[in-house]
Amino acid sequence: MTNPSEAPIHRYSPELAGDIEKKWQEFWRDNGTFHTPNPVGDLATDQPLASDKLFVQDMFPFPSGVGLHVGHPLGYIATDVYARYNRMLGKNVLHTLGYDAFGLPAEQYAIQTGTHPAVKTQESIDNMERQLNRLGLGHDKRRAIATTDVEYYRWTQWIFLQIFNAWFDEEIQKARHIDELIPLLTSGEREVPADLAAEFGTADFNALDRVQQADVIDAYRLVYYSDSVVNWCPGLGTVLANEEVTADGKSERGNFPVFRKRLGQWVMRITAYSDRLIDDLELLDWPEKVKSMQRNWIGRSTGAEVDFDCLGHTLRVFTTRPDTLFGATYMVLAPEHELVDTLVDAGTGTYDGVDTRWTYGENSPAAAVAAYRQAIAAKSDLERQENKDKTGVFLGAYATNPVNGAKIPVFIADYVLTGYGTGAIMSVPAHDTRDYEFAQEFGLPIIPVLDGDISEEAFVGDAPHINSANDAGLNLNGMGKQEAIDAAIAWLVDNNLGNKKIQYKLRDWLFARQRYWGEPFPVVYDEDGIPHALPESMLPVELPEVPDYKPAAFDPEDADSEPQPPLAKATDWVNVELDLGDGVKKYRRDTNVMPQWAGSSWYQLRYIDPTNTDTFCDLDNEKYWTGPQFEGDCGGVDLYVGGVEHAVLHLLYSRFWHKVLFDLGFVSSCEPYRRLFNQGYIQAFAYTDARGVYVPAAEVEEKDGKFYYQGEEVNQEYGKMGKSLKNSVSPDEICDNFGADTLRVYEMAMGPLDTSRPWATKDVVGAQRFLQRLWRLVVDESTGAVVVTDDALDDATNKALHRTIAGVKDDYENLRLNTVVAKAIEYVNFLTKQFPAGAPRAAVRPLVQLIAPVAPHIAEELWTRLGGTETITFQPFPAFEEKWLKDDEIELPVQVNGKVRGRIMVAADADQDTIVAAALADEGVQVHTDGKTVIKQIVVPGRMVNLVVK
Ligand code: ANZ
Repeated sequence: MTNPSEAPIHRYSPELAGDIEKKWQEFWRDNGTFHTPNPVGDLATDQPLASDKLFVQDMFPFPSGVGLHVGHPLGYIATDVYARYNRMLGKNVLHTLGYDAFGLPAEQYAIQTGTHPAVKTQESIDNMERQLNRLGLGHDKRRAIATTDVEYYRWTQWIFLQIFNAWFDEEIQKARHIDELIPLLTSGEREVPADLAAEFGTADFNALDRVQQADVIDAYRLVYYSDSVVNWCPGLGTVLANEEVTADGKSERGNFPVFRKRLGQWVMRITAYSDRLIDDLELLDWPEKVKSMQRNWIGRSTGAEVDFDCLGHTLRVFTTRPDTLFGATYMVLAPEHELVDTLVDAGTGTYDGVDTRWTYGENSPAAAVAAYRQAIAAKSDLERQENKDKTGVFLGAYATNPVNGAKIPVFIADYVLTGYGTGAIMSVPAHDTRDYEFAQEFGLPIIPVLDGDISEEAFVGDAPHINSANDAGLNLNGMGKQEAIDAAIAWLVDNNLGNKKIQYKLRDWLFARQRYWGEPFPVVYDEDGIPHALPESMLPVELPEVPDYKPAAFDPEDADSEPQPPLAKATDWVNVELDLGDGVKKYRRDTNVMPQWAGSSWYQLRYIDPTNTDTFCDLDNEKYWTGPQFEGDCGGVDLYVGGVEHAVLHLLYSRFWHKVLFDLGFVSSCEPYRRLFNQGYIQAFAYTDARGVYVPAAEVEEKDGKFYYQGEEVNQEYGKMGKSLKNSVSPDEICDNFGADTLRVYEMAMGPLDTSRPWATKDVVGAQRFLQRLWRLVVDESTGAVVVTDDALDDATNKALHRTIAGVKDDYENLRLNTVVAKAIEYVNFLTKQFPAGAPRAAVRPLVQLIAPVAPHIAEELWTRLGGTETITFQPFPAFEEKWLKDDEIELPVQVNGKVRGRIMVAADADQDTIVAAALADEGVQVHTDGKTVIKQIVVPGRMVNLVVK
């Protein structure tokens, strides 16, 4: 190693890289280089807009207090590279980055440290901004909103109001304004919901009083207030969405117990969109994996509901296999099913003469049911479904199988869930695995109705039906699955015993949290407790200051505690007098806040029009940036990059909101994100001590293949970079020691963008050396002089150059950023070797251009030194000439009847006919073919030609 003091002063050292980076970041900032014009509004300019545009977006970061590690910017660098490349193609590119700044973590962190969440949030944002600014990301800062900005969340509240004032018209599968519902209710074209009709004693909307009519309208809204069973987490003091509860019934955040509790809550009717959310996946350029996760989450199953009679009561089941009805040998209800107690009362009341396996150790069905319910109370749905050991209790009652009149026993068992289908099933042990296990355990009959082997396990495949005919006109024997399902449903419908039914796993979206750090609801309650949406003129509803914003948390085990949102403490804010159109009255504000998902469900639209004070996003701007591009296109952001962990919730919620806005005519695109790309993770070694506790990876030393922390030997592991594994590397450190361009090159070169890759700080030097070689192609390290020559390019250099351009271009288009770097390295090495005394300018200038998206600072600097007078940002991407891409000629041996008779030279990519013609024209070959007929020509590409003659 050379002594640093002796290093040439114009070497591309970390210090020099740092100076160059600072200089160009200031240049970009001062010149508004990345300010992207809009068609209309504040951000419009007099310049004509490029006809082609690109909207690239990163998933919203949460401003965390601990700052970034080198894993976070992987996606941000990739989108920046892609955006910069597209600017060089002449596109108008929108790229910015905001902050998803509301939410539990900020609030909890603030509570622990004693500062207001807003203060802490701003500090975290500032720190992340500082870190990100060093990376040279080409963001339009004017568009960088935070969800906590009042001017942002006023529009989040506004969107809430639009959804509140909308209903879903099932007939046209579309949301409509609530005003359009009233005439349809009055005319009877839309019905009063059955439960309300029963409550009011009439299904005639016109016969209802005003309050009742309001109830009917509320029941149609896309946001509704529901007294429902929710996940109450006393330890966090808040209600959680199903998605925020782990499989073993704990809160995802904090790992506190979660209890089921009845509570009045705002709920969004996302289920109305189930079909469209599934069907429109076809329109999206998304990873297949993410699409299938969404499909599974929505969980559409097609089947039938079938009614079984049990002692005069109707037991309705949902089944995907109504064709197997003849094999239903018992029934199972969820232990929570509302008819359980009734059936126990109506049944035998005793277990005399019953198989003792059916009794759960108790001598009466009522006692057995009570004991069983107690035993399973603490189990989560997942545990209940996955448990192989089947348990259950006989109710002492028998139902009638509607297809053959068989008396079949009715059980409760925990493998039947209360929240799905009707909470009751017909059990077909021969063809359903769980039913098979249960029937084995309880000694119940197993009757095959499909012609398959059931000696070891249930037969779940497709086979002709057997044992499936009755005297009442139903005969499925011999039919395959779908034919039999259709025939069974037709018969059930004819006999008034059932219906076709489509069932979804998706549930409506619980949309309220008992927290402080979120968007307040634009809703007030009158003195009767009836909710009223505020008019748009009263927005924004700003978060009030509270004396103490801590939530009232409770003993984590206290299931009977009641949520007490922190906003309830702002009594002056809560109690208001307002005129909502019928005179000044007293109201109480809603003290819940929206969930964190709210702000991230529409931010792409605000990026488009961040400063608009008249509307959330002007339709003309939306059309330009995300409108459909061709017939049948759904529109949306052109490229959205982020982690696969957002495959379901965030992406489902934003699709739902976007579709509502689309239906109501506020946007022209029917999907928010046309193309999605999931980047991999950066992983790193982590180290645990003898107790299994992680120790700071940065302080571990290696000696002879072993690892030591503070003298103690530690164990090496490997995992996702982050706080918990104590293996974070900060981008600041890499910028200081190498420069941002080196960091960018290294991260892009590590591997394909969609795969996870191991971080190794010691390998970063490889990226640095590449940039140093690139530097030396332009700059003399000792004198600082520009070293390129004005020589013309020889063929070899032309070939290398044009191939590099063509390859790199294709790689950029397809986000293969690692091979972009690989090809650039290869070309730099070629030039370095070929031209030790200085490479031609015409070979170097395009190189600087094509690497500019990845290493923009050094590229700007070299571009200037090569005589460029304007930023390289908008320089056209170099073009390649097709003729240099052709491979050389190759030599092929030509055999005649198995013997080599000549050799021909052909272009490497020559087609079959050309090769054969060349072979036949060869003099040596002609000696052996003259006067004969060629009966067969065999060309083995790249290897040889064989002619068979007679
Ligand atoms: C009879 C049958 C026969 C079934 C057969 C399957 C195979 P998916 O696809 O998930 O919708 N089921 C219905 N409701 C249930 C509940 N609340 N808890 C547990 N299981 C329930 O599954 C639908 C199938 O799961 C239904 O079809 C029912 O079992 C069961 F050869 O009915 B099947």
